[in-house]
Amino acid sequence: MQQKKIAIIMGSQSDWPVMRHATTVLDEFGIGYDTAVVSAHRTPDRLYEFAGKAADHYAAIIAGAGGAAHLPGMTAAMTCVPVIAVPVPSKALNGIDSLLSIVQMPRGVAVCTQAIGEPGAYNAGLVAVQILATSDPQLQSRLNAWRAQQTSSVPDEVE
Ligand code: RP5
Repeated sequence: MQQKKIAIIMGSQSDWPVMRHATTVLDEFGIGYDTAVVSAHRTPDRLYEFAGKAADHYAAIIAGAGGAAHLPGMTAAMTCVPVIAVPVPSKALNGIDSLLSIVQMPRGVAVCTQAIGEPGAYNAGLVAVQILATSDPQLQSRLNAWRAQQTSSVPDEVE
């Protein structure tokens, strides 16, 4: 069976400079992904259509949005595919608004919220690889090696 891909969706094209960091680890491990602009507020029908078909195509959905960031939560409300959320920095409040509007999901609908901005987008890609690795022993061993390499790259002395 062909491995399902990862979806990377975002509320606006303006989110891409942050959200493109979600592709770093996916590219490193050769994981396929699709990207799309899907706005909970501006294109609700597009969101409805995307979420309705997501389980057929995707093992996880990375969803980034800024401001009153309803995209991850609304996506999670409409599919059981795991949603990994990235709070995108906003102009007015630097992403605190994005974070708080994403992270405080009520009990019963889960969103896996990452850090604000680029580190969060990067880690979202990493979480997606970790999810895929749970059912792919070969990917798991590559991920273990990747983590070991990262650990060994940290010097123990300050230069
Ligand atoms: C949100 O509004 C988007 O996710 C974006 O972070 C923010 C601003 O969007 P634009 O006005 O730049 O399109 O929906």
